[in-house]
Amino acid sequence: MNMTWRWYGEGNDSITLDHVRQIPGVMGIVWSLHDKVAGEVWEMDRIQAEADKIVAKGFSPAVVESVNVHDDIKIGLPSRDHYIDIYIDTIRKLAKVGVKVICYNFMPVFDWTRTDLYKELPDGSNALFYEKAAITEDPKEMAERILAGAGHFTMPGWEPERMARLDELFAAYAGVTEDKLFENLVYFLNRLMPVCEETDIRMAIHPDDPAWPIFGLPRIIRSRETIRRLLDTVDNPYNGLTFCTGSLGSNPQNDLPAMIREFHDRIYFAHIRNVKVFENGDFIEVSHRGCDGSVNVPEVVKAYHESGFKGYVRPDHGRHLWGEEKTCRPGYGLYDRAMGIMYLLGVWDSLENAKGVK
Ligand code: DNO
Repeated sequence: MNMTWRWYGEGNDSITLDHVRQIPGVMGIVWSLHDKVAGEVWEMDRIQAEADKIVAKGFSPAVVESVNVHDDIKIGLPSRDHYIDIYIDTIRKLAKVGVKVICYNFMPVFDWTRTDLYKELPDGSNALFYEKAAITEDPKEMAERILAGAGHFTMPGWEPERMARLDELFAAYAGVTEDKLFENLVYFLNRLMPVCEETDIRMAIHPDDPAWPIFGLPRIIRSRETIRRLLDTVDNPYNGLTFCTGSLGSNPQNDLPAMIREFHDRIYFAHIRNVKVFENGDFIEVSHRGCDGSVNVPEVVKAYHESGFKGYVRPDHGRHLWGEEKTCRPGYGLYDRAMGIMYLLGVWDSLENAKGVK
């Protein structure tokens, strides 16, 4: 299992690469230039410096999450070609430092969305929570409430600068239906594919989180059918998936092990985590242990194992433990994700042992 770790250092200062070195089995660091907004040029010297830092500690820099996609590309404005040119320039530069997979998303306005960043669990830890009814709120009020409780951290896509432009963003997406958004994604990928082939970099789209439309905005990567449609429409091995069990698992209709068996050869990056989905559709992020939530994590790992999966994996989100929410980004603490890695590797290793592999 090619285990990786996301988010250390700047922007998540309490976790260093030296911490990550002490978690068994981690081979790569999933990185980004986190200060870059969508559509900005990535300078080669900064890319090189970031990759060098990772390699110096013995990790691979092969996965970048994310190179964010500019809204003009998602909306399909004439200016999209300019932003796609910048994206292509970034792909070419990333190839020079050994990047193999780029994780990105095509969600309008927001990235993943939760209504509470620090909801207390019965054991006294806290975690990201989504309350279905709260999403009927005015998004601006919700953003204010979240930002007020977020300290200096928030969710990606919910930064104060972006929230200040919320009216403008909603207006820009007004005519963008699900089909239109899908067409715009296909246009984007068709322009990228020749460059991906040339540079050997695979595009791995992250599913919509939660896996349904929110605030009246379309969301198009959320189920077996929507994923099938994308893979068939741009039927190129360089167009693939970040398969996130937490995002897709927010909808219990998604049969995750079956989807992994179906899509395994187009999954380049696996985000494995658990969520507990309540009867009213609310959900909370819980430990990786299968019986703690609604995602049967051992079955998920088994589906990867049976498929001979060789892609990259990360434990994705975790709960905030032992007071670490004061110093880490929501969902990106050290302890629960480190335990999650051990759980995932435990399941994987026992499956390998059963095959007679030590
Ligand atoms: C959440 C992450 C997402 C992901 C983007 C990809 O923790 O998995 O924010 O990075 O959706 O662009």
